[in-house]
Amino acid sequence: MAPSSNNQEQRQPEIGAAFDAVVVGAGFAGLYMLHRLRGLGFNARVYEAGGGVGGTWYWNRYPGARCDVESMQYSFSFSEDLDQQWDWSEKYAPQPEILSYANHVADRFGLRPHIAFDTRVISAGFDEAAKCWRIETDRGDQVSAKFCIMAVGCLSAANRPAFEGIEEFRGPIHHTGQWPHEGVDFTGLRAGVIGTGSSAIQSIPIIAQQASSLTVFQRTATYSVPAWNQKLTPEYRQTIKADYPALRAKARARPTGFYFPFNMQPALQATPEERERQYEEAWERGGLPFLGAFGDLLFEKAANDTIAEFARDKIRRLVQDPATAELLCPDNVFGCKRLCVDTGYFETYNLPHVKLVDVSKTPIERFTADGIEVDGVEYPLDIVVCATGFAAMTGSFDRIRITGRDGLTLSQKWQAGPRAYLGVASAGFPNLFMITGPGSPSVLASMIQAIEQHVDWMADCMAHLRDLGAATIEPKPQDEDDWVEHVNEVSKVSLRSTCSSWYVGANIAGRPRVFMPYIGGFPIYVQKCNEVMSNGFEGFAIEGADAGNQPPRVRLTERWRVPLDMDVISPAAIAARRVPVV
Ligand code: N01
Repeated sequence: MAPSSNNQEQRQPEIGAAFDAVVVGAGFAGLYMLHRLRGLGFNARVYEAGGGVGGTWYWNRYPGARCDVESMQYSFSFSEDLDQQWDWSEKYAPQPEILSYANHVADRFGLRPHIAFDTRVISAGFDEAAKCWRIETDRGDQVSAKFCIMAVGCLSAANRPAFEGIEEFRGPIHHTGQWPHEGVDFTGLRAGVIGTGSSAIQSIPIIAQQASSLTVFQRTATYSVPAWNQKLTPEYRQTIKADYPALRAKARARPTGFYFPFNMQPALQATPEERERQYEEAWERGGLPFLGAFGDLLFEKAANDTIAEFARDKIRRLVQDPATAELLCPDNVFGCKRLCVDTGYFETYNLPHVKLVDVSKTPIERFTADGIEVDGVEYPLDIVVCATGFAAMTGSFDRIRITGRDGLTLSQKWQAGPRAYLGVASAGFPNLFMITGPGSPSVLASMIQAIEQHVDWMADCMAHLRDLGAATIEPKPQDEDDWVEHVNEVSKVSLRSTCSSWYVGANIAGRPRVFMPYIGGFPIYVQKCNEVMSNGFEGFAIEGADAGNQPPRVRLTERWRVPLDMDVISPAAIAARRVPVV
């Protein structure tokens, strides 16, 4: 279905409008939040900086962009009709198809009229006297809302390193996360790509097909597993659709929020031959589930060494030039940084016009008018792609001046790292919710499931407050501190906390080094959220109602009663269980 026109060029600023809720962002999180708010009869407005819905999938239009969770699971699960009626064409859907899906959802559920596009929220301040949020946009809107919901995305604030001389470069420079809508034709051009994370790994093979030469500037070598992407047959789709709810339920019960077969046996208990066989089979299945080959891979360095060596061996076989192959072999913990999933990435370096430049020891010195200089050598370029990632988890909050009680801004409060109770709200910022905020599974779970769980919890919470006649809800500082401490403690049981990844903010110099997502696994987190709700929003202060922290009259959104066979939420229990989070 073609999206209805947004047709908002002539929109006049809204001055003085009062909403029950303002949602910032119209990606998957903002869309579903709006749908729930409207279903509950709340008067809601969404502001979206982009010219359309889709968030990540609106902005990241670089060649090769596609999801790395299988499409049949990388989609909303709240509507059985939607599940049945939408057909994904490939195992991993390409960006245009995911964007079409987001547009379909916006139209199907009548969301578009409630979204103001091309409008960036620049500030949100809590008015303590009126107990509401006052929100301003770059289009001159000045509105108020009882609830302000940040649906701003975990990987949305592009990291554009301030390379010396960058303004002297004569050609275009594109960031993968802010890709031109009209596309970029690399035909006949000498292209440079900075970075070798997921965005680079997806785009490099395609850019190489067009460009006359391609130079890749690599700071850290990256592990990548083949996607083995393929067209989905009608028969396959039908098999899934025949019992879609069962698949969704199985997915929700998994630490990652998506379903794939994994092996709980420790790698260190297998013989070298068994390990090799298991890795080979997992490699042949491909994708993120490769990390589920054994149960201890993210917990025991010695176990991790075995999968890391297997992956390095693959690189050495795939890349013909031994020196290039060695440069492409990562020496860090396998899966410590987000694992990449590729189609022909390593093989691309066998092409005669593709060159790899190591910038790990001698960083990019400067841009010149005609290229990039490293270690005194100038690499001539016509066009540069910055696949340099994002100020993850907190960067999208930093772009908005968010002011809570006593004039404290969220950026000030989070100077030494984000602090949020359950990753949904932060003390001192009443009635402000954060969908997939730091301290929740978010990027360590299938994002759309993580979004749905948060949105449902928040919607149930707002309905409860309305029932109570309560004015505000916000975390109690002690409960928030305990949760932040717990998130930290749990992260230490995983090898994931040991490397310089964007999970810990280490991809950008000067950011605090804190493990930001919750690594304890999706079901255990969901159970904690359920308990907090059943206990009358335990850990939150509710003001303006006599009822206080009473069990809610609203019923918890039923599908989040996730079966769980672990009832102790502690780092030790999580370590013992070896939750395989990919
Ligand atoms: O960003 P990244 P991304 N000089 O941060 C390098 C999701 N995603 O956009 O590793 C030179 O991973 C940086 O080097 P280093 C997914 O969760 C999913 O690729 O910091 N290099 C790194 O190589 C993913 O993890 C998909 O040393 C510099 C690269 O730039 C996340 O988004 C697709 C540099 C950045 O890699 C982010 O991925 C795409 C500098 N000054 C993204 N600064 C799917 O498949 C940075 N780098 C669904």
